[in-house]
Amino acid sequence: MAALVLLATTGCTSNAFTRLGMLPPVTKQGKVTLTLWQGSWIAAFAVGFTVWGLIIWAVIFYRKRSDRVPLQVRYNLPIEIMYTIVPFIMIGVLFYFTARDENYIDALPAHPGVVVNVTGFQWSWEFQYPQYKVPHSEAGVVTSLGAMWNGDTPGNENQLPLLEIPTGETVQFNLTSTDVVHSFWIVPFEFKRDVIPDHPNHFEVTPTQTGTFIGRCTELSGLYHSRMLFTVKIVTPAQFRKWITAQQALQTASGGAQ
Ligand SMILES: [Cu+2]
Repeated sequence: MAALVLLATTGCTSNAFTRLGMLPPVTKQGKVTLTLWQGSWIAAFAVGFTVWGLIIWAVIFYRKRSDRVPLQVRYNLPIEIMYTIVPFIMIGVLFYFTARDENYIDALPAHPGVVVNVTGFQWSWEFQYPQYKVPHSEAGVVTSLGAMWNGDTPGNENQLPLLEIPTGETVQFNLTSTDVVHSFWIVPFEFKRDVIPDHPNHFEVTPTQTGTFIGRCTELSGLYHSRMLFTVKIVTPAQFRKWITAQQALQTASGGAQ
């Protein structure tokens, strides 16, 4: 068990094996989720090895050796109390860490650095940046609208809706849907949240790494649900401000999102 714990705790973010199926996290919140996931596995392995050890011990040392009936024991109160209390303690520990991390991940900042209003619809996404105005346009703010993924159209992957956000700043997402329930998922955020009509949902992340990723809808929302892809670009704050200023100028000149 010591060898396994050593193996599982060395190089926690760099080793695909120790992430147990998750991608490397790109937000502060994602790192917390990954640590909770790893801790849960270590706890499960500890329980597993204890149980397997006891089974193997009983199999080896209490084999049938003669026809003599083994010593009969029953109603061992201390053992039965232990059977009852130990699972409660284990559940309590898992509950404590889950509740603590969930409260952290669900916390909303009083003054987010960047606000993004996300609208899910059949079958694509629209992203609006209400802090960045575009006078005389329909939306009045910087809007990012793309095309639904379509593998038959060459170059279509460059036309997906673009979500651009900066590193090191709190980014708040406000999620709404115009039709059915969708779900907003960026895999390396280690996080998904439902996008429900008439029920705004919110969450916040602080990106820690730059990179380009694919976002997805993860709630079956109709015929082209699987095509609800979008591009996520995490850039430096300077690059973000440059991009948003360029979008403001472009959208002001053309009267709205392209
Ligand atoms: Cu959807």
